[in-house]
Amino acid sequence: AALPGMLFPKDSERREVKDLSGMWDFRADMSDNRNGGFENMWFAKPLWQSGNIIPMPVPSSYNDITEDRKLRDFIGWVWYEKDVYVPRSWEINTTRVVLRFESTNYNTIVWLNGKEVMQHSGGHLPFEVDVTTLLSYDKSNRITAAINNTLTPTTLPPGEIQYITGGDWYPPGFFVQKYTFDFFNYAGIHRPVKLYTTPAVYLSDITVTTSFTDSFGEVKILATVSSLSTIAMLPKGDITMQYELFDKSGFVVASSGGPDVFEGVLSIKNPMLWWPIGMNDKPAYMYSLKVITRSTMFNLEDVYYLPVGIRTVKVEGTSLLINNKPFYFKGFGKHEDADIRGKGLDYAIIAKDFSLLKWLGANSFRTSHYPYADEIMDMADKEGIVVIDECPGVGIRSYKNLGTESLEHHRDVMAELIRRDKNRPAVVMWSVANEPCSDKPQSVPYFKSLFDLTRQLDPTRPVTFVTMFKAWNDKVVQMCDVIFCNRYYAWYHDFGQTQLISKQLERELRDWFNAYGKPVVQAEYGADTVAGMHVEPASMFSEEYQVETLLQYFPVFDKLKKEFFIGEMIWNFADFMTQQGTTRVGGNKKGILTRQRQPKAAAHLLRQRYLNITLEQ
Ligand code: GCB
Repeated sequence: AALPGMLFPKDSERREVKDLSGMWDFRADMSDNRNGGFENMWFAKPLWQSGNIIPMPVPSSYNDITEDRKLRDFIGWVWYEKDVYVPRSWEINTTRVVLRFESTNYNTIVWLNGKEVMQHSGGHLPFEVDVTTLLSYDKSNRITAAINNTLTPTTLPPGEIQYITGGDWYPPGFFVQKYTFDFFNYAGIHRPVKLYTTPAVYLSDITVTTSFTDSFGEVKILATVSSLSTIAMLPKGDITMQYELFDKSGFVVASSGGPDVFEGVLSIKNPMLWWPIGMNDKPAYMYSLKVITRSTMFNLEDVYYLPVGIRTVKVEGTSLLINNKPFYFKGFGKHEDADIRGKGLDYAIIAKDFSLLKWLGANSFRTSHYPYADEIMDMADKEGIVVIDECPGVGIRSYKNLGTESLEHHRDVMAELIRRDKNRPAVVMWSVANEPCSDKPQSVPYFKSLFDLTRQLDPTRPVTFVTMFKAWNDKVVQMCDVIFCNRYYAWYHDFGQTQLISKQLERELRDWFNAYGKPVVQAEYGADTVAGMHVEPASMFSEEYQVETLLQYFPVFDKLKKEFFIGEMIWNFADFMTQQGTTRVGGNKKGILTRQRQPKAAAHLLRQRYLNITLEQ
């Protein structure tokens, strides 16, 4: 079912946002049973009174902030705390105040002034609660958050705590966190925490869909208005809606509205379309939609500004059409990952990554393997970078992860993702999972339920998942609108034999198309490469080997592009951290850039290629 709305907090003439980023007090619960914080009610008094605290930046993962191995590898509850004042001007009873966490990893409980106010399960997506009547307006407020990074068979992504016993070899109670996805399970408050206001009668959701004909663009709007529970039922006709669409120069190009008009239709003569970068001289054109709601009874007005890009997406035959023109992915698999801050939001990294995407001639990425920050998605919308929006369905490797509880949670997460990103022009497709056990019979009903839900919640976008199986043993690809496959020829098998790549690749891509007759994307391919390691003739892990690998893939891509092949998304944009193991030297090194975002030899090669592939204008 559709979830109640949750618009991204933004300033407007009727709204105010207070960003609580900065240093918070922090303490990991290192007690033996990992439960000391609850037993001693750390939420009931200032955190420093219960033991040693350290300063912890928000947003950031906590893992790489200190030199303490116990904290880097910690499993269990960590506690964050911040004291905040809110202005007296927020106290009036026609103002609603909301406390919002943009993302924490993984399970979270939040207290305000010692009282529990909300819980949320899952990283990478926002959650919020109305705190209007719980805030103190005349003294400081204590926000406490307990966050647990433990992954279980029913979390998304799943994992398992393994207790290891063995005579004298392990201490009693020894356990490790197992997970089968290939990135470090960073934890903490990864994105900003905010307090924000709305009027007591407020816009709680806006859904926009767009289309166009030869000379007219159409923006359809569905708005939801809600009110504080302390406010009486609003009589019919009390609410007046107003929709105004502004162009970039600030001129109103269309408007509509009226009493109880919650569905608006705006028609724009000769619209500027939202085009991906490289498909138009003025890519990524965005209008600004101003939505105003007025309650006559309470004499209240709310205003929200939503950027709107007019564009269409559809899969037709062997093409993905954006604005009726075939699109070809010159893209990347990425991660939210960087030195020191881990998965913490960082504006400098975001700007650098988009600068690099443009320098590399790329036009797209997949949010492998979880939803990225709103600030990243905003950039994609603004720069015309097309996004495959993936939910955290990664590491679903066992039938144990396909039970009813897992499915219910996965459905909730998909609904949260669609609610958050549904209005983004850059998002052209949903990905419900990466490399699940789609060869198992249990995966069929599980994924059918997810695909159905996704299409029901958003009938406007194609849906996919990314497979690691083959055309003859995958049971879920039949549900996809476009086929996304991952393969590492001459890397995970046939070590050193790059000369085999072209042949095996062409065979496999043709298999996919012949079996399903749908367009195919190479969603991942590549080779681990230690920057600065040079070996000629090429051998694994050298820069030469990565270059040689790419050179084997390209001719096949070019050949099949004329038939059914619609995109290449190399793994990975940059090196990234993983758990420790014998196949990873300080993380996954398949980046064509280092973790510090400097190019390896392959980056220059790929850049020449991407810059030379032109799309129909
Ligand atoms: C994959 C996974 C990705 C890994 C990659 C690798 O298929 O989807 O998360 O990082 O392979 O490098 O092994």
